[in-house]
Amino acid sequence: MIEWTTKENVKGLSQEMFCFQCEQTAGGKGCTKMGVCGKDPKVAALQDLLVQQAKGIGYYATRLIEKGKEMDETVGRFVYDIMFTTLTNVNFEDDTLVEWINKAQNLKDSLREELGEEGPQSASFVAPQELSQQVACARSYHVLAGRDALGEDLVSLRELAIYGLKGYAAYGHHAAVLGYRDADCEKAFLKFLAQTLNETLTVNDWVGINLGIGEKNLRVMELLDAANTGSYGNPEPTKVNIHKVKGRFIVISGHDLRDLKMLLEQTKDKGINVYTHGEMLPCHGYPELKKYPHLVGNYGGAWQDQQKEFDGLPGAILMTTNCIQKPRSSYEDRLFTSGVVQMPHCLHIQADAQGNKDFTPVIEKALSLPGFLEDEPKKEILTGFGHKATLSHAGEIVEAVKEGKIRHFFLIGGCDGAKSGRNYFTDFALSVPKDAIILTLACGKYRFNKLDFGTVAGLPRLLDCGQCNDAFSAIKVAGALAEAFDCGINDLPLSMILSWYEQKAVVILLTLLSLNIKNIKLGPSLPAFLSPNVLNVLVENFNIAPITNAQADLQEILG
Ligand code: FSO
Ligand code: SF4
Repeated sequence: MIEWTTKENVKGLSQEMFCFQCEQTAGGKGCTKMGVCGKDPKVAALQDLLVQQAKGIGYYATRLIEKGKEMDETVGRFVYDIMFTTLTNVNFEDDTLVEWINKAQNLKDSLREELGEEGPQSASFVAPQELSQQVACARSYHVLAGRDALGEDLVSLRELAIYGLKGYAAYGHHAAVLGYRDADCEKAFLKFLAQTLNETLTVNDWVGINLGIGEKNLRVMELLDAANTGSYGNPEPTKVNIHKVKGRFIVISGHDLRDLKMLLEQTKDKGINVYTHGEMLPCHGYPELKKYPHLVGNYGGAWQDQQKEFDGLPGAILMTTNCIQKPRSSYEDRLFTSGVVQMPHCLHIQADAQGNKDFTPVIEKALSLPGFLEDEPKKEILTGFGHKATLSHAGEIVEAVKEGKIRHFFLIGGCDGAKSGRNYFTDFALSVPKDAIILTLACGKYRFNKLDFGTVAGLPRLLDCGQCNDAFSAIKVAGALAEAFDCGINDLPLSMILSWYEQKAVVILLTLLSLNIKNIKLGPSLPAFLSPNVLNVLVENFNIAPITNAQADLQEILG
């Protein structure tokens, strides 16, 4: 049982910073002096204030929608972007956060004037324009604000909703970047934000809101799937080089497929190789991205290894989204950011009004560096098992299950991180019986995706469904299998072993719960923002369980 954050057990809780939105939060309770992620109290305060501005925009926009007004489509995109900006390991640049807060204030003012109503103080307050005053103002909108009046369970459920909305915003942002929008999802997002200001809601109301966020997020993930596959084709099973190739290069990290496409176009015939990093690995499966011969491979492991792997790297690096870490001085000059991600001292590539980006500074940096001086021995891994590719084998899979050749499916997916307890996921994957298939997604797979799992019933035993952004693929595969076997997802020989780190994982969890998926095993630790009573609700209704050890959990699952 986790222990909820109290003044007694969290050191420095009464001080100005408090954040417990991610899995690596200090002491498993909350970051109070400096984020383990590198977020300082100033950035933490600005992000709290920005979230509060988003709630205010949500409030006025929702009231206007209720009065029959058609919402300007810039509003939905704006709130997606500001909420995504506050996700873990995304934006550490205080000047930009100040700018976003001021823009949000302008938008809030215009919506309030149009509505002609003041609304609650938590929406109508006017944020100061200058950094130090904004930091002071943010104290009133601390993540635990209202705890004494509301109690820990309501605050826990409110923050669960906020973190779910940050993940929702990330998916909505990615789809919008490719021109895919859904007005209903954007209106629902604004309404969910507005609801977080309501201090009269009960525990049951909040449970409903959280499941509602999960349910709507399924549509947002479907939209993102349509955006990615509609723009770049359906991923195909593809072997990816993981060895270094002689020559100058750019490493591209994050999750943004459009940035990769633009970079590949702009580096054509320039004598520059492009490597994916981290969550960009599944990009090698998309026909419209894999066709570029200078997309030569995948470099390194998951996000938390970047400081070591980028140390003195003889090429340029482009971070398109999370998870960025504070760079060491040995590569700070060659690290570039784009989209909502920003880091002090690193050049940010701005998009124009159409979302096009000029990556010339990244290209020039790559050309000025020596690159890799020799080829490494060839080594490859496999990716590209999105729902289309996996379900093209649905008939064989169903037959193999009926004949007893495939006993079970394990979705071992989610985020990676630095904690030692994460070895569990490698142990688990290695202990899965030889007649079971492992589906994986997100960056947690770097723990085991270079190992050889062989084949079962003519299929690779390890099928990579893609990024965390492709969780929709795994849900679609599970849904199709349930249909083929004429049963519910919970009746399939399928178990979900999920690792979480940041807030995209939170919204994926809410989506799985909204689909009534039970018996999920979650690790490496349970979220600090879940109060004991809220956790009990999840256990009682969905039988969520923390991971224990790989052998014991496997035995329990397989009986
Ligand atoms: Fe990983 Fe980071 Fe994709 Fe997350 S790179 S941890 S769920 O932000 O985004 O899987
Ligand atoms: Fe701490 Fe995570 Fe918040 Fe960073 S995002 S301050 S590591 S809880």
